[in-house]
Amino acid sequence: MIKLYGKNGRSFRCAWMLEEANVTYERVPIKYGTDTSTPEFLAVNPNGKIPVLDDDGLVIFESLAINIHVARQYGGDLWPEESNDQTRTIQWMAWALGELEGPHDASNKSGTPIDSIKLERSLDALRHVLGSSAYLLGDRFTVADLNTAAILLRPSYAKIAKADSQIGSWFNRCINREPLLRVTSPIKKTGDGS
Ligand SMILES: N[C@@H](CCC(=O)N[C@@H](CS)C(=O)NCC(=O)O)C(=O)O
Repeated sequence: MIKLYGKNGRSFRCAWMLEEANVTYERVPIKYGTDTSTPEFLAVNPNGKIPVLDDDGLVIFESLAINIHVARQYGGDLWPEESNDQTRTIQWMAWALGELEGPHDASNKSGTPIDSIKLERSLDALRHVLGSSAYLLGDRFTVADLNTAAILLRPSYAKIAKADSQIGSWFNRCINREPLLRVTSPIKKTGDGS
């Protein structure tokens, strides 16, 4: 049985991925900020953070790695077949973490607003690709779209993404997917997407 450790925060994007792959999994209700520093949890992930995936003894942390694993093993078309497309998938997932989530985290920590010029520059990269294709890798939704849209669901970004004339329709298509609607998301309910 696959176990996903994490009740809140970034574990949401891995729950979305598992729902997309339609696999059976158990969600272990570890809450960051309280349960992540117990000896029991540190024995699972010495890094002391959620999400963590345990796939039949293969224990992985880092949401990007978890979602690549699930997409490759169980995700069918969510992980592209062609090698160059796989590389581009990893590119977009790394980009989303570095260029979108990075500034969000930095602003959260410092208590200062996100640098809107930098954010606009990042969004331009999305606008560029989505100007000529329905999804990041072409005409099909992949784990690259999932991870990027999951980060844009953060309260500081979601309004901007929904209303954007060039990325809005892609974003709305991603977040209205049925597997996402099945996920119990603290982000969707309380705006707690950190
Ligand atoms: N780069 C990691 C970041 C994981 C992370 O920062 N998780 C937070 C919750 S979203 C956490 O568990 N922090 C530990 C704590 O605050 O107790 C990933 O993407 O999985």
